[in-house]
Amino acid sequence: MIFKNFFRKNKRRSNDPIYTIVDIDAAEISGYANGIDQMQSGEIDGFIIRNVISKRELTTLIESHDTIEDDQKFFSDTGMAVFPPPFSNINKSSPSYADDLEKFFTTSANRWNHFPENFGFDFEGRVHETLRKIANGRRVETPQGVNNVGRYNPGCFKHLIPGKGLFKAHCGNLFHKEFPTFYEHMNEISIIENQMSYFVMLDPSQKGGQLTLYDLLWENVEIRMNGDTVLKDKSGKMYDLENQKQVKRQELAPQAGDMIVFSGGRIWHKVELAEETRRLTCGGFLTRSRDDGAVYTWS
Ligand SMILES: O=C(O)CCC(=O)C(=O)O
Ligand SMILES: [Fe+2]
Repeated sequence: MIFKNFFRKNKRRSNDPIYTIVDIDAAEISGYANGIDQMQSGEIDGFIIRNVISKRELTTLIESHDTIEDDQKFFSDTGMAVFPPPFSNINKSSPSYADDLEKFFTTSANRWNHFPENFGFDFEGRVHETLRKIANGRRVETPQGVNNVGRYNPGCFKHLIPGKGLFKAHCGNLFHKEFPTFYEHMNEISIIENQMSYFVMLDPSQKGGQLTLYDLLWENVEIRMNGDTVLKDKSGKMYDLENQKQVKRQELAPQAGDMIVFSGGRIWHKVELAEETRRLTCGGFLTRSRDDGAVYTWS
């Protein structure tokens, strides 16, 4: 009896995947019409949708991206250049806050309305078209900004600089406390708890840059300790993310043109150091509108 329980508890073998990630070609995705609902209920944890953007389209998009001047980008202290600069950059205590906010949303609307002609590829259109197939009849759109001014960026380019660039361990729900102003409005218009993440791999690093999903969920673990490599759960137990024996993990390595959609709100994850060549992605977050008639893309 004891043995039976022991084996049942340890049913998962050490090299079985931790999460259910559906790996499927873009042409087959319609078979998962309620994929977003399945992700929200925890039935599946994400998708890797292959060949969402063709090689030719990628070449055009990347060439356009590479003409963006550095002074248009935000540079993080983790070796990442972000375009357009994120909302969280706006200083709430500045006297021009209201104007800055309005400008952020009008600039963003303008940018994305003209993106297809300026970049030679309709990134937002392709992302929405793809997500619509797993949205169970919901609309997929980028929401209007605060006071219905302009709109959000549906996503942003994230360029990890080789030898320096990575994303520290995080999960989407963690940001709700770190950027309360940003999330106040998102929370009014949508359900931010267990928000989802999406991104399209444009240019993978030749070495490193994998997406690592840790076997740790926001339900149990909400605290990231100083140094960002140790997490603390609700009972006070510490998890050293660098200790592979202590914290199981699953790695995803999308190829150029593949799109990842996953439960980034609740699953702790990181992007490993881009070691040899740059890693370029474009993406953002997903939430369901308050009336549940739409899925929102934003960043
Ligand atoms: O690789 C990216 O662009 C983003 C990875 C990530 O942290 C996310 O999608 O939530
Ligand atoms: Fe993330």
